[in-house]
Amino acid sequence: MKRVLGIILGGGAGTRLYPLTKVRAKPAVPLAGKHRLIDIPISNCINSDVLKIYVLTQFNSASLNQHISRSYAFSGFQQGFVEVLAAQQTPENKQWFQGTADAVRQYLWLFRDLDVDDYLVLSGDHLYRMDFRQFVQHHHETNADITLSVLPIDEKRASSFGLMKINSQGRIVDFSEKPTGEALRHMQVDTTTLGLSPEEAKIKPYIASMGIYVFKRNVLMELLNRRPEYTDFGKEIIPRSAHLFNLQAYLFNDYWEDIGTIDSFFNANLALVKQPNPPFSFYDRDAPIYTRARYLPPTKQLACQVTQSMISEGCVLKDCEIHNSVIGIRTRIDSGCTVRNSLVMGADYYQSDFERSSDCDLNAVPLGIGSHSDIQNAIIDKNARIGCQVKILNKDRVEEADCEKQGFCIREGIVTVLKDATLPNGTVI
Ligand code: ADQ
Ligand code: ADP
Repeated sequence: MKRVLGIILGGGAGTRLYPLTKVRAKPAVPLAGKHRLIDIPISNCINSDVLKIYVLTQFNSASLNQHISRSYAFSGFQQGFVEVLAAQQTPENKQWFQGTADAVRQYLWLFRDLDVDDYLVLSGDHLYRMDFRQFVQHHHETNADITLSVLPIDEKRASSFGLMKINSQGRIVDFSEKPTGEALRHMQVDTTTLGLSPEEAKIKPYIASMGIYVFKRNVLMELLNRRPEYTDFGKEIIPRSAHLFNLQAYLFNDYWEDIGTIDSFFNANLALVKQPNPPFSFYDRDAPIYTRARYLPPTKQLACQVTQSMISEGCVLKDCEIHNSVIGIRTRIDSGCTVRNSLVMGADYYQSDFERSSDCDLNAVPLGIGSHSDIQNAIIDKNARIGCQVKILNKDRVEEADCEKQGFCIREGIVTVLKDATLPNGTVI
């Protein structure tokens, strides 16, 4: 694995995760209370002995650089690194990344200089745990030029993916990016050949690309250099390579979720608290998910009723109820609050008057959630200040709303309170 370079596609404009990407790059979006999205692919790389890692991002954000430089430092003996490469203007190139393949192309001059055999191209917005050693081994055993990690998928979700047909040797013979209508039906296959039972194959009659690739060094160089008009892996590079190169499918039949939209991101976070068997768990001694060690004190709970929830470190939770929720680092929740089915991201810093007795009569709303507030089905981004007796219930079931001036947005029915926003006492959403 020393001869594999990890390249993580950290995100384009980040519109689908907006407003979480309003003030930060997508890889820096907080996940599961104390992690960030980028911790997933980086941890998978480290646990698979891929220690040379670049993260390509359209926006250079202070929080991403800080997070990566403080979290991932290798010892001098390991020859490893994790570095962020942001789109930049150069005399030759005046534009931002035009797509996933273009992002890699713009830094090819850097990747070329590294003495590696294969490039492992990963996405920054997936939740999964994968041993890339097996993936790369499969790539070598089949003498593939490009190997795609794939999984069987149902009809409902199929048209959001790149779909393929494979022959009996696992070679990809046809690839279609996000087909619909007749083109979608054309991509239906018998997935029992992948080892699915006839019942499972009936439910999942498509083979989807996970957007995770291993490229042979020369093949990636050739494709990107000779075809400057190809700007995207899924739209151009992969479909047009199927007839020219040996493209192989590597079956990954485990939990994997694209969490690049507000709805999927929210549901994947809440799924972590499911009992008894959450679909994804951060508890795995052999393949931990790393993040920054922050040395926070344990959480204090005064008189709380908590069910099916994850509470991160450094919180102070008074006399409140928390159900089916993920509570992030340094969160402060005051007396009489209810938080249900929600993701509260926490705060980047403590306030000095942290453990005051009551804050309802203060002029400025403090960090955290003020007393007697009721929060349901919401995402509360970092450093939000929610006053007393605030109700976030979305009673009218509004699907989409842009109320950024008031400090929140509604996306796919989920209320998202913006980072650093203030909701005054008595606000009702
Ligand atoms: P999508 O996820 O829709 O489909 P895309 O939007 O190109 O593809 O994103 C792939 C990854 O690259 C994401 O992590 C994204 O954030 C990142 N990315 C996008 N534009 C970028 C840019 N300009 N610079 C840096 N990073 C960028 C892809 C494949 C499908 C496959 C699905 C699986 O194209 O074939 O089925 O992934 O989710
Ligand atoms: P995390 O613990 O989520 O990784 P950090 O502790 O790195 O977050 O802080 C995130 C950001 O918050 C940093 O840019 C940091 O400078 C900023 N920050 C820290 N303390 C304060 C403060 N008192 N006021 C405003 N921003 C702060």
